[in-house]
Amino acid sequence: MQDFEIQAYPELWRELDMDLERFDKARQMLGTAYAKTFLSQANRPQKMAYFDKMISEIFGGRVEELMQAKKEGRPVVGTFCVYIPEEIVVAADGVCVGLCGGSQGSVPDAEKILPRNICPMVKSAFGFKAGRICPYFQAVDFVYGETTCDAKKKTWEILDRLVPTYVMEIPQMKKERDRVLWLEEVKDFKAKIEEVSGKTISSGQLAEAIKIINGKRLALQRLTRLRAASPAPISGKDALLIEQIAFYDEPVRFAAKVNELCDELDDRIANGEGAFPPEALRVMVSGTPMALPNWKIHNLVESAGAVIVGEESCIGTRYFKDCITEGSQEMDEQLAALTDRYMRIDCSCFTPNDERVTQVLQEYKDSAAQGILHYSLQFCHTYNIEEIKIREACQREGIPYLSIESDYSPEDIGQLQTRIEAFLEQIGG
Ligand code: BJ8
Repeated sequence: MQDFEIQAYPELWRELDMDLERFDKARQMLGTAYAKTFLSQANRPQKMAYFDKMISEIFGGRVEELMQAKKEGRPVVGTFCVYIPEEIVVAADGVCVGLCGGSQGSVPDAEKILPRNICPMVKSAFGFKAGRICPYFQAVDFVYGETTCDAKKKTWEILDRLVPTYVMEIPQMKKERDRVLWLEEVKDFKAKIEEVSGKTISSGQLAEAIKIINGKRLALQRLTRLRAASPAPISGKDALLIEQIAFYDEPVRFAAKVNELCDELDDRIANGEGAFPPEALRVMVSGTPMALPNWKIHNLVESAGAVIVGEESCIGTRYFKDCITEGSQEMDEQLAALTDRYMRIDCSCFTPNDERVTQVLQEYKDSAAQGILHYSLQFCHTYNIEEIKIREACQREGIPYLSIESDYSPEDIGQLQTRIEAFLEQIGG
């Protein structure tokens, strides 16, 4: 296994008032887990080197960039949901970062305050702030939450005691009046970003920001399309990692690096080179987001010899499948186009949400998968219940299907491994 270290920045962490001793242990553990999970893979594309570097600098280099932005008076906004319109933050010359929430390490910090029987993602994210063990949480000027699910919307009230937390009201249905509500929320969000940045966003700036974020989404769409090739030119683990990094990297640089990687994947496909042999079974994952560093399911599936070829998830296609219509230089039209694009996100917090079932089936076909693994975090009622409709659709279509509900602890690994192996046997016939 290659040597790998997540770089330490003690001065910076001190400046950010972090719990240095605990955080340094977490840094070392993450480095070891990363090397074991990612660097041990055979046939990795060479252009993954950039994303490895992003991880080695996750607690330093990128944080320094955020601190520099703050020094220049640019707002740094933390988010937890793909509903928060990052175009508006970018238009104000600010930085938008998706905050971490995928680690068991921060859950005990949260459980000292929050109930135990809520979603691990919410607990993990809250615990990072409560324990002062995430430099991004320490660096952001404020956090933007949303009312997607009960666990999140009530946690924001408590999180606000630790870091200023604003909340956008996300509608729960998709009627015309819900769209009107969401447009008003988008306008309020813009007003808040203008207030904290002290700058009025012009339509020219918003047009440019829309183009930048569309560029990131287009690069990720391209990567997704390439994964449909056989043999798959990149592992699911590496693709998931890139989708996770999409939430905290600088968007223009990130899009360029994803496109460079895609150029290499084009060559690999032309030469018949894959990350896995052509006979590897192909699985698509659908369900709740897998926030950094949640690699549990991908690791289990790919360790069993199959390859994951798509993520129908917010850390996945739900984040980038739709772009905002470009071309308008008129603020009201731009905000309407932005609202329409965000209203297309098919999160299970909406009712009804049948477009997600259609989307899952479409992605299954597009990715040339041979089975669907539905993944739901424990205590996520909306995804756990919507799973019924996904399962029924798979039964109707004759698609091999496995549903997993899990958290971040390693306790169920053995049991999951057995179920995944049985599922792969079923697909393989
Ligand atoms: S748009 S999926 S990112 S809300 S898993 S915290 S729903 S209890 S993450 Fe999500 Fe936005 Fe929807 Fe996407 Fe609650 Fe469920 Fe936990 Fe969840």
